[in-house]
Amino acid sequence: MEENILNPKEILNEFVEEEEGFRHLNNPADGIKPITKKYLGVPTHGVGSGSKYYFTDGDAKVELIVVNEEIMRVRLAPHGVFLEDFSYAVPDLKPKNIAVNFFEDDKEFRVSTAKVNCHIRKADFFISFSDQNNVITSSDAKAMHWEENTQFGGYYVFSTKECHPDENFFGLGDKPTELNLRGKRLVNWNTDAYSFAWNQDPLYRSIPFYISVNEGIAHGIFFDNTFKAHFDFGGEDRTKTSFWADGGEMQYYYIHGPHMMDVVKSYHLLTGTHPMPPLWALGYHQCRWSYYPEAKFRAVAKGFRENKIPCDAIYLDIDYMDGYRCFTWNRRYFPDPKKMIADAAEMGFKTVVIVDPGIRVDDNYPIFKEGKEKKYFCRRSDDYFMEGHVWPGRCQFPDFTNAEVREWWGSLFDELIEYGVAGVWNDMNEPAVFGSGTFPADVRHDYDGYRGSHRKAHNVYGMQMVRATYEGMRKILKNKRPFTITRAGYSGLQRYASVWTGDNVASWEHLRLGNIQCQRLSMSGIPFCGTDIGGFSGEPDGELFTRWIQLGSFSPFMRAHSAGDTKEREPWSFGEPFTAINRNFIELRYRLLPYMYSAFWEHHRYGFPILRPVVMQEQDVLKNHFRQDEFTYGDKILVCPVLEPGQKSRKVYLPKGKWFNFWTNEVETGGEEVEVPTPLETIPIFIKAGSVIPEYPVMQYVGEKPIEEIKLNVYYSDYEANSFFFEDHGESFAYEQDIYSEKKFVVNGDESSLTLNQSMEGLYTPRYDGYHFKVIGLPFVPATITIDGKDIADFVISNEKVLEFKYTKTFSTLQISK
Ligand code: MIG
Repeated sequence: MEENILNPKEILNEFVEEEEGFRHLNNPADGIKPITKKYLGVPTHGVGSGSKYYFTDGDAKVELIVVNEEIMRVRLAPHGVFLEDFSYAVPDLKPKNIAVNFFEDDKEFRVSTAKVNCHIRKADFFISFSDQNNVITSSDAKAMHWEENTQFGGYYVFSTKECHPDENFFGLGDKPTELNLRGKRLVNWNTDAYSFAWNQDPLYRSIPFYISVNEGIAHGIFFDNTFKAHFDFGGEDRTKTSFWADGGEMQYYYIHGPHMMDVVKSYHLLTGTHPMPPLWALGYHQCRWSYYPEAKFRAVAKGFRENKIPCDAIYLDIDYMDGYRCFTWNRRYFPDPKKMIADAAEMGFKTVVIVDPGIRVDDNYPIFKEGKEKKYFCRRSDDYFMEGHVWPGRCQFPDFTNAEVREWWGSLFDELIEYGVAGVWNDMNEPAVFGSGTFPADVRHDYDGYRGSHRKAHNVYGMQMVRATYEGMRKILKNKRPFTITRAGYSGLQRYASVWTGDNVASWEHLRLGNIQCQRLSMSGIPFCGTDIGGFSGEPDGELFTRWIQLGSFSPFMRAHSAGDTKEREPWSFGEPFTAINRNFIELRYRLLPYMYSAFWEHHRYGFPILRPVVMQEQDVLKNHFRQDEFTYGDKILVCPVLEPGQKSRKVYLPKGKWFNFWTNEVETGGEEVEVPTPLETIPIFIKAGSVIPEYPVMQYVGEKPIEEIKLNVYYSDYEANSFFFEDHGESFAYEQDIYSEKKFVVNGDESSLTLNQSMEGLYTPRYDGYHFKVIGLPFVPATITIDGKDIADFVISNEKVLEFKYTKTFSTLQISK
């Protein structure tokens, strides 16, 4: 019986044989096989030394570069010829000079550092990685493979790895779905996604970097390929994780953990970190499509000061321009922009303006004329200009992948900056084109001399636009920090800009989504991120808006924005009690600015993300792989937004250790969920025991008044805990010359005493003289305070069991005892 059943493969073989036997008269080519996926064969040779190794099956070649002890890069050349090594994400790949061991036996080739081994199996060219304890962390489930692309040339390139039962996945930028990507199949192709929905894919950014956590060990894969790319995390087949692209090279970095934090830091080592933003950029920003004419802009500015709601920036959306032509002004709406901006600056507001990549085809428009003369606009394969409709009408588009074009674009900001513009918002740079969505595939790009069609340049176009904006502004502003924001981007965009999550919706679902997206962006190498607070389209009610302000107060980038057809949307637009609560939270953000700024420094200098989901604190707890509401800002403040209307209380998971309820100073023990009341006035906020949280006085804007003293909120702990406090001028690049101050606080306590040590480094001296200490949670009644051997007699114990006193900022050891 059984022998009579042909399996499908045999049927296929019979069919193929027949096909091959058929000979067409005028096409006598013999032996050309149909295009199929090809897999690496058996590796016959392996050579290499230092940081570079090569393996071949006789035709295809695999390159392995040892970047450092934790990072190795794998590349595949299907017929032995690698593309020239160039990446917009990794500007400077410099392998570290370290000891690398190359080993061969009859089973495998092996390249090892002190932390990672890469195994190339001789039987089938499967590549796997293991750690120093020989635990396999990642292994091929199929040999790397490819399929020829006859239409465009090159190959579709594929990698398929094993996916384990409890393995979970994080990262990939702005995907609007659960934080944990297990079971999902996702695409990277920058897309203008107005009013996007839960699970819609792709959105605006392409970040081909993910983190896997399996049995408590994390590793990362950074698939540095700019073509349309796909990821499948056990979606199609529960036992396999795959990533593939429509062109370019199979080229990925294996990034060893073992902690997720190590992976993120190593990813930043490759792709860079965000420069220190100007301090004002951490304040509250107010945006709308659009504030015009000038009278409206002024009224909004006045509204903030009258309502005593802090705000640092007001945005001008596309209507400030003349017919949406970049670098022009609509003089009917804004007769004297320089004066308007100066007046706003006088009141403490920075003005941020939008630019779009579409340049109106108009010979009377100098920007178009110059771009045309100098051949700066993108062209189709047959040399026609790439033309498409966007806001200004018929447009052409600068090729931002050309260094000369970037230089030119950057220089165009001189007038805006002379007018006093402090920040530039880069929109529509997926690039978005009305009707067709984006450019056709045949558009050509310079790609910094490496050339490519839009298939290759699409995902980096927006990043190169904002790079041009950032670098140009940086030149014009000399030593002042530019502020830029972009919608589209690719890995590495964090070197040039902050991001917002695009055109979201005024709904509770989008509040939830925005919270996840910001955490995901943060762990995907994009620290300076935020959502349109309130939702771009649709109408939030007062409650939703307030809940969004509360979450937004803990988004690295805090901006309210709304579409043009919606009702007024300023923090006072909903009346009481909303206005007072919104004010309170925006004030809280301003009080926490020195803490938040310090978290940016930890990011910039050390590669830490700013927002950290709880899975990053306790990756070994499987349940945490599915938590996506609570996160920490830096590592001291845990926040859990309220994501449902009318919610009176909610569960919050606290990682192990002791936590202080920010509102009541009550102590909770972590490692489990606690139920926390959530009246409209508050959201759950907890401070880790042992933290020292520096605090500014409430200001209406950064720099409103000289800081006379810093409040130091010291939270008791019975174990040693470190905190960092970073300060500098807040607006120049002097920190690159070590003009900053980095303070380290060490807190330790027992049943009858608490000590606090301070150490300092750096060349910056802040202007204020003293600290106002607020010591919270002492388990004893304090009787003596000594600072550097001196007794402090002047202290008060307020009724919430908070001990308060003052001292100069230069202390080194403080002791409180009973
Ligand atoms: O086609 O400039 O996402 O924030 O207000 C819409 C107008 C263009 C899309 C941006 C949005 C902005 C709007 N822009």
